[in-house]
Amino acid sequence: GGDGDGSAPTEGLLVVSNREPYSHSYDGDEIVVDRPVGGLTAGLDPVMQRASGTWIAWGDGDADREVVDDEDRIRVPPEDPSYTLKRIWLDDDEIEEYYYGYSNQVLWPLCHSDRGRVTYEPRFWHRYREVNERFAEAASREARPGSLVWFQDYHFGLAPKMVRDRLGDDVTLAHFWHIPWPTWDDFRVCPQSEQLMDGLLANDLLGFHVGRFCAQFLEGVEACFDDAVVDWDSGVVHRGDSPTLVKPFPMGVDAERIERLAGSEQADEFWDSFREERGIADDAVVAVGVDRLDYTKGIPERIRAIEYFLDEHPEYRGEFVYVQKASESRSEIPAYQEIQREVSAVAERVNERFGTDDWKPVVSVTEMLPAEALYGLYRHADLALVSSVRDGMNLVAEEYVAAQLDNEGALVLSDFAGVDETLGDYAYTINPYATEAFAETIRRTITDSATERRNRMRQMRQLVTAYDLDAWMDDIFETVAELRSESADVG
Ligand code: GDG
Repeated sequence: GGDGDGSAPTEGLLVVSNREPYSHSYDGDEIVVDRPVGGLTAGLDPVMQRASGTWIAWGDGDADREVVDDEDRIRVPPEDPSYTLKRIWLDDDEIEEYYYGYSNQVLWPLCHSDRGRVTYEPRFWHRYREVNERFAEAASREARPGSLVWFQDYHFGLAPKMVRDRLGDDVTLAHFWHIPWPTWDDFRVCPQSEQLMDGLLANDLLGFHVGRFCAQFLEGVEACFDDAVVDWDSGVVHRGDSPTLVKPFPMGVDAERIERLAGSEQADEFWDSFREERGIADDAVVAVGVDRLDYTKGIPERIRAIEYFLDEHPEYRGEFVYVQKASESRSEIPAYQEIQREVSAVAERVNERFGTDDWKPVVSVTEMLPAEALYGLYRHADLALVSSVRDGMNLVAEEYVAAQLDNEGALVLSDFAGVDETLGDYAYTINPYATEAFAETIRRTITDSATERRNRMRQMRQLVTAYDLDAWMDDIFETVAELRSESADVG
């Protein structure tokens, strides 16, 4: 992996994301700080510290307003203040219409090619534009000539254009879109498809996880804009003054940290007491699934495959346990309440059909686990089930692989997750809807030779440790640096 600062801008890095890296909340009368726990937020934090940059994000901690200065800024991390966190306040209407509305009931389902779950209201769109405007204004005020502004995700489809209109070519704009980009036939369902693509084309660099999403974006651009020219060899869109490079960057995880924590004493302790509490036998075959409870993750499909497996192979009754770590998410949205009910119902049905006094096939964990516990669960599970019906990448698949310290364990992986493009050659791949084949694949992970499983896992671990989170960031920053030197040559 990279060292994380190979090409990172040494100064003037600005990150714009919905989630903030540090939040403040009340613990009684006392104010406590919540820190970045993992993933991109944790990975970017050291980069920001070195770059002494500025991070612009929604301040949603209940004590966030108490600790900022007149300009809604605070220096972080608290023990060694080295960069600026600029907080944007969202009121209840903004949260409902921009966040739960346009972002999560229009863009999220559309980008996951799920038109049936789109709920569109004109007020959602107006608020999305307003909130993008507020973030863009803040970013423009914080930026300096030469700054790199790095936008994260689908909450900010319009902000790049708004910053460009204010600052022109004085700044470099990059964007990473963490969820899929659908075919044009799906995306044109969006009433504002054109405005959104126009907003994104203000970026110098637009990244998706995999080539397929880039191609689908470029096809949409060709279909939507008469004045756009796509250079398919390089992935560059020419339209108006400044070109946009559209490029895949399959996101990695902090493999070193995962390995360290998966091998920790706390990880083992968690696993031992968990197994005892939940009555999981020593020699049980344990499968694990870890998800936000989201309709894109294919959780009911997964449990139905387990049901079919236990139906077809009664010899595994009493032997096979599926641990489902699924935490509620976006519960204000009806489609999420529905998937929560569906998942509980199908899990209950399987437990009622097959469960006995001393064996429960589906064990549910709903609370968020500390990292050591989560990685302990990964490490001790014999297989992981990732069955997304659509997924930008799916970091759980990579984390599970990183935690297999002895190269044991098998990854069952959906063809429809972005991570299939990096791990698909060595994982046990499935179509989540193909219940019979999914069930047979579960069985194959158990009956295949240990050598076969280990060979597959070894290959995957190599991939996951080589292209880790730091390497991913290096890759993006290097690409930005190249773009900058090219445009300096031209100008
Ligand atoms: C979006 C895209 C893309 C889960 N439970 C616990 C916990 N987690 C952590 C996992 C993992 C993360 O949450 C989930 O990441 P995913 O990638 O699986 O999925 P999304 O949340 O949908 O993320 C996705 C990603 O963005 C990055 O671009 O891969 O496709 O949808 O890191 O470990 N962490 C802890 N306790 C838990 O109980 N500590």
